[in-house]
Amino acid sequence: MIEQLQALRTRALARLEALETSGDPGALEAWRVEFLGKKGELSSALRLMGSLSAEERPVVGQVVNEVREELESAFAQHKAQAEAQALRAREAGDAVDVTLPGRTPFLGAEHPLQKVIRRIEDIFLGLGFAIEEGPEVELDYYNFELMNFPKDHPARDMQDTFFVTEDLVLRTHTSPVQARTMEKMQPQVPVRIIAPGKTYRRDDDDATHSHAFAQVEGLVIDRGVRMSDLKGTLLTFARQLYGADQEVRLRPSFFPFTEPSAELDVRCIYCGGAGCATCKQTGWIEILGCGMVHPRVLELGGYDPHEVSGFAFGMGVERVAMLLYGVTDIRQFYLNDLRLLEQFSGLAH
Ligand code: 2NM
Repeated sequence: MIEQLQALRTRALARLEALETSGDPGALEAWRVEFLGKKGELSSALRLMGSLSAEERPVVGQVVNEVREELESAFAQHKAQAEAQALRAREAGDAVDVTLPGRTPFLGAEHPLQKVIRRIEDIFLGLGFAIEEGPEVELDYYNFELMNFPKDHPARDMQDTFFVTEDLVLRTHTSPVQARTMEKMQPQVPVRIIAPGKTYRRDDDDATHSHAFAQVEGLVIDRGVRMSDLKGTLLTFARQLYGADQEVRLRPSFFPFTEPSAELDVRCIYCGGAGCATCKQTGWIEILGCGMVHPRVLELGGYDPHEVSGFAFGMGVERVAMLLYGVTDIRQFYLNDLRLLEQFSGLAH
């Protein structure tokens, strides 16, 4: 009987070794059922114990247990090995080939208007200005009243302004942001802000006009601010935008909220001043309006015009972008035509 058990152990272990190269996961389980299962060979041997004498039984019993433990441990070991091998095989099958060339994802592009707004913002942030924002649906009070637009001013007319109610408008400029900033800050100085944002006017859309357009306005208030501060600030701005040798000039103009008022011209960036169609042979291109803040506007904003003074300016972002990028129709900015937008993606050929 003991010899039979030893033979069983040898046979079982030999079969197990043979399984290893077969690579069949079901074969291992079949082996377990054949040798260790309830109806397996070891159980059959155990059933024969009843026919043994009282002296033989414990001796044979011990051998049965030894063989069972040995086979169980060998089984567990092979099972673990088979699972590890299967995992390695799966990993090898799923492996990423890191030597394949990458696929270039489709990248969106910053819209040219947003690009220009960011450039303008970066220049003024560098000059110590803060960025302020405000509502696009605005009270007449901030849009016109505090900006010194008389009640009968033509810009208030139905022709120029989108009225929401009698005293609520779509802002016609970002000046109400300056008004709100003065209201919030007064009587503190210095005030040094720019107000970028969308504005609305009842214009008929054409190559150079849009009923919805973007503006950046600026406001500085402090003790002793002079026209030379205005000119120096705007010259620095123009040179950062167009190049270090950019020339500028101020030309007298009129706005209700500034006195004196001026337009800032830059030397024509196309012909350098020689005269071309873009500058209408003048050699100069108008880029923004500006002026010294009207004492009445300072007063309405809560500042004492005898104590402080200020300058302000305003520019149309589309116009700046058209000149910078050579876009000849303002409507190009609102069409979302990829043929335009892709030229600003940094990937265009
Ligand atoms: C412009 C031109 C000139 C302007 C004035 C003010 C304020 F708040 F000081 F009154 N904000 N913006 C201003 C001045 C705007 O746009 C062409």
